[in-house]
Amino acid sequence: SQSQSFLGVTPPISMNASTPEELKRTEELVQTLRARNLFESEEEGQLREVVLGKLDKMVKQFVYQISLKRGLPDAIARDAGGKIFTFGSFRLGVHNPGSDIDTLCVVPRHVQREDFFELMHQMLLEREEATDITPVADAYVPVIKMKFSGLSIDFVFARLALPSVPAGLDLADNNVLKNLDERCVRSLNGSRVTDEILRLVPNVEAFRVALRCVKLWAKHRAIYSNVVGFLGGVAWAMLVARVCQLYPNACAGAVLSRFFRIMSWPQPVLLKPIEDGPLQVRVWNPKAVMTSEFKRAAEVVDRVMVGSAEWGELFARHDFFHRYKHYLQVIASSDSDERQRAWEGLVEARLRHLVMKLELVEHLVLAHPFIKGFRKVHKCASDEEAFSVANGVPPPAKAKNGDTADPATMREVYTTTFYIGLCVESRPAGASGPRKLDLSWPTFDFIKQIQSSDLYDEAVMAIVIKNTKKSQLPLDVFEGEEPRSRLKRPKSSANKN
Ligand code: 3AT
Ligand code: MN
Ligand code: MN
Repeated sequence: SQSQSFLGVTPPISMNASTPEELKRTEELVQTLRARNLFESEEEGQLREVVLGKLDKMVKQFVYQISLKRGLPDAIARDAGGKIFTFGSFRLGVHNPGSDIDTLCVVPRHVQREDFFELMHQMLLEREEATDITPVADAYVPVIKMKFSGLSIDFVFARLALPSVPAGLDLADNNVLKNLDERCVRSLNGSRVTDEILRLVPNVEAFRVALRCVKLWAKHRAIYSNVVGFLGGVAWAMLVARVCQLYPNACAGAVLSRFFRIMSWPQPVLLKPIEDGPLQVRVWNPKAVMTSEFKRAAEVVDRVMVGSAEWGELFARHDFFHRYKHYLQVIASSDSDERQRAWEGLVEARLRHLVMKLELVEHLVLAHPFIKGFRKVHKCASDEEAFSVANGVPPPAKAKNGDTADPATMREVYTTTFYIGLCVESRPAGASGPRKLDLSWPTFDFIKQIQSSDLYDEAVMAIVIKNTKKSQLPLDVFEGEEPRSRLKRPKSSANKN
């Protein structure tokens, strides 16, 4: 019935209000987040509003221009409207200083996607506030990425099947999705989902603080990612929202202690029973890694709630690059910044295929991908040097006396390195010699698959997979770690001189 008095698919577990103790812990949590600079300044907040106002005006201008171009009379062209919506972390109210503004441009039916990538692109080029304008027209969700007054913007586009887009248009109405291009539906959905989450949460303020905390925790524990099979921003928001529904009167601290406990259950959130597939295949199962993180977090938050631990302990940095003896390095390289963005994106999006293939390898217990790649630009003086860096080998030491490189042959090589931690079965008692892993098939197969993409250009791009020992990891993966843990590194790869 429409008259149910709770939000969500079941009634709440508890209607209890928070205890003074829980309120105190929540207060401490907000302080901790503040001390970590997670909230933007008032000036930055105002700048975001100004920028959104300007973009909205530009969208209306853009629709007007195109309407005239399509031969509509001036009065109708003026009424054609056009409007922006926001989604992502900014819309949810959980963005950090420097977060982008995910912005959706909504236009009436006579304005085409091509117009957005032509006229709107052109209009942006003419604005002095807009810099680093990068249209990505052929993406899954086509987007113009840019900075506007220094703020990062992801500008996406949706064309509705309506003659005009009035100021009061509501995207929640399911009718807006009718007769739309797939890409428009995907672009609209970002906004519709975030709005719906906010509507379904009983106490938005508690939700926001709890979600900020969960996002920070997931990032520090290296389980926050859209790409490699963990959870991204939207998924985390939905899970936190569900727990908020179950405890509608709980403050953020109380929501969090329930959240981590519920998520540690064997099957925390199911929409339907899990089916047995027709084939007995193993799949990359981030659940193993996630479950242990939820358990750890639940245990820490239990102690925080009784005052015997600080919130900071929850956000302790992951130990991914200390945890395994062996790591695979997947190195994507190319010759320009622009090309590298597309090339690394392709490799990143396919990485879990490699992980799935690896998990079929005999004696390999776990292949655990890291959540992001590491980008580097190398200035190379020769083909040999360029070849070295593309293969993950440090280039030979430079000549000592000044810069003897010939500027004519100098060039840049861009590399992005992804890591997969490998956990190998221990040898049976009494056996000797190292376990031999044969990774040649999965790595060969993955490289072949990547190279079959239209994007691949043999002349300027390369992909290499290398097996690396923990002791040989480059220093950039330890960035942001306490110097103390870096001291554990062997001498050979510690800072030179
Ligand atoms: P930040 O504060 O910006 O880091 P966020 O949650 O806003 O956090 P994004 O800006 O990356 O994160 O993403 C906002 C939304 O854009 C989330 C999702 O609806 C959509 N989105 C992001 N990445 C992808 C992707 N690879 N494919 C499809 N949609 C995506
Ligand atoms: Mn965002
Ligand atoms: Mn974004």
